[in-house]
Amino acid sequence: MNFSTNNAHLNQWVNQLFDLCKPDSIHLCDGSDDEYNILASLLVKTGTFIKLNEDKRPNSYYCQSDPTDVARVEDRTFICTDNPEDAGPTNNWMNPDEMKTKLTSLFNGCMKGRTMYVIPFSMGPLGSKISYTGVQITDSPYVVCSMKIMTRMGKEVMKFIEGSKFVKCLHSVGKPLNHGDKDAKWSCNEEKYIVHFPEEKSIWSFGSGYGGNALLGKKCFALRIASYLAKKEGWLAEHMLILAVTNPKGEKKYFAGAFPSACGKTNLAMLTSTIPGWNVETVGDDIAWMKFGDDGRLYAVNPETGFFGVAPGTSIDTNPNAMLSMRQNSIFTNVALTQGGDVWWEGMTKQEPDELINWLNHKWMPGVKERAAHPNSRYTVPAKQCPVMDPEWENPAGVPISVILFGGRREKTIPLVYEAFNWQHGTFLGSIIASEKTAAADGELGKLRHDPFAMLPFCGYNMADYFNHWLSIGKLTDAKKLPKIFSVNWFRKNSEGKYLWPGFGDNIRVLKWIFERIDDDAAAVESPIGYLPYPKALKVDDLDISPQDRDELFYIDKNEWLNETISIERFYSTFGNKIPNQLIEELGALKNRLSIL
Ligand code: SAT
Ligand code: MN
Repeated sequence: MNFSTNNAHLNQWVNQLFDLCKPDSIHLCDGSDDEYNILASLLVKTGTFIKLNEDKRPNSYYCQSDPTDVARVEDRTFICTDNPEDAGPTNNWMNPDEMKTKLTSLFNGCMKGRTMYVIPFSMGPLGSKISYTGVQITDSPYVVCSMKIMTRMGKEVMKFIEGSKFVKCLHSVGKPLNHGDKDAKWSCNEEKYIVHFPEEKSIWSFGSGYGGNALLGKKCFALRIASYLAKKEGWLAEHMLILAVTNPKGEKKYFAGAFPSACGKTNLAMLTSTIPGWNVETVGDDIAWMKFGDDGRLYAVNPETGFFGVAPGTSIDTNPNAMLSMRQNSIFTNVALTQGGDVWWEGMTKQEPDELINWLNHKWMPGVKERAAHPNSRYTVPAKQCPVMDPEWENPAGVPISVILFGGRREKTIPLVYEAFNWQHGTFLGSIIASEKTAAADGELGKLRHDPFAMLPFCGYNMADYFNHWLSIGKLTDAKKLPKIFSVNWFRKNSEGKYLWPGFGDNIRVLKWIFERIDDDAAAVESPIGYLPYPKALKVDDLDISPQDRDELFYIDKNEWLNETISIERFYSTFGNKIPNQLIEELGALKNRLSIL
């Protein structure tokens, strides 16, 4: 094969993989709308896509994955570093040479009968100092279409791909087609490997076509590889939304927030305020890259250009801006198909449609046991279609961050909101995030697991070193210039199992208190865990919450918290003596403060 661009390093890499994967042909993606339309039509022809009703949802497609390929596969995800300690106890590790041998034999001939697509892409605005380029090779046209929505990709990016300074992303669904084979509606392989080689900035993904397993710019590059680069270079690559809050005086502050997958990041990022005069705009819903600006403040960009959001539960009531974003030019995967050629999922409308085709391609009617949409079904939409994108969302300089939120899905223990005493304590709060498991990854739902900084599945190196990195970031600038750190929990329940907090648009009440804390305009009381809102500073009296439930939202149960410290201690112990002393000190100080409660 003779793949040729003016980047010799790229040519050599592509040609070598062409020889290994043995596709029938090769296509260098230009990122044009024409190219997208041609690939989408091809996907319609092969049965992967169904075009939605043009009157209802123009230029949009419906897709069902293989029922075994519906989420990230964390137990098949590897960080391969020379030294196992560099991957750490929270990652799967294998020796890079051994892994390369295994992968080379899996990739050998894996693209037979298919086209190899080469996608030059940029995470972050083109030419920004914060951005980084990559090239993904894939045999899935579905992935090409998704990458077109989720990243800046194609011809324009080629100019920014210099020498060997790009992340090499190789992906295959792992289903070669022998002569005469008919392609499946969704091809994948039972054997899956999502493998990262941070030391050589490369990713090899085999066997899955879904989400973060296959759109390699997202979790694999923008989090796992980028977190490794960020540690080396003194910046932050985080699993965080970015939003702007504006007060009635027109003053604006930017917040970043880390929450585990499927804990409402997209809803929070697009929140419709229920307080007149207060307003939220969106910069990003999943990933934040943050670097220090010349003024010593942290500036964030959203490296993506689209949203890959969880569909179920999304409605005009819960997230009108997401619903408006997906009116056209969108891809829907594993939701249900209506008789009128549109999409539906649980929670989209109060009235369930009379008849649907569900995500498993079965006829579905209200009352049947099977779900209409898979709990991890997704919409893929261009961010620019969101009516509340912040005007600065593509600013190459990023937006200045005043606040960092840490949150999880917790039925008990964790109050609605509290503030860290300082950066070190805030780093401790990030490190102790735990959350009930959602459908975003394979595994048992609802089980509480530690998910520090919401990065457990996404940190490309030893998590204890990552904690150290966060502590050291706090020393790189004047403490006053650092964002203030807060913990939030929208999911606390009362003893009858009912959510204590309405969430969604009313979360602005919490954001308002936080905003005013930054300006020292809101009152707080010190507690053993951090600063809590002074009872009247966070307005809830006009909500349908009983005084008892209101108290429970902020109640610090000594026994629950002591149990929490035991669980933190156990979690920390998995890192042996690598856990930073400062965090051990914070844990000790918390225990002391609790003991006198
Ligand atoms: O990793 S995905 O992009 O598939 C979704 C998620 O877990 O947030
Ligand atoms: Mn995510």
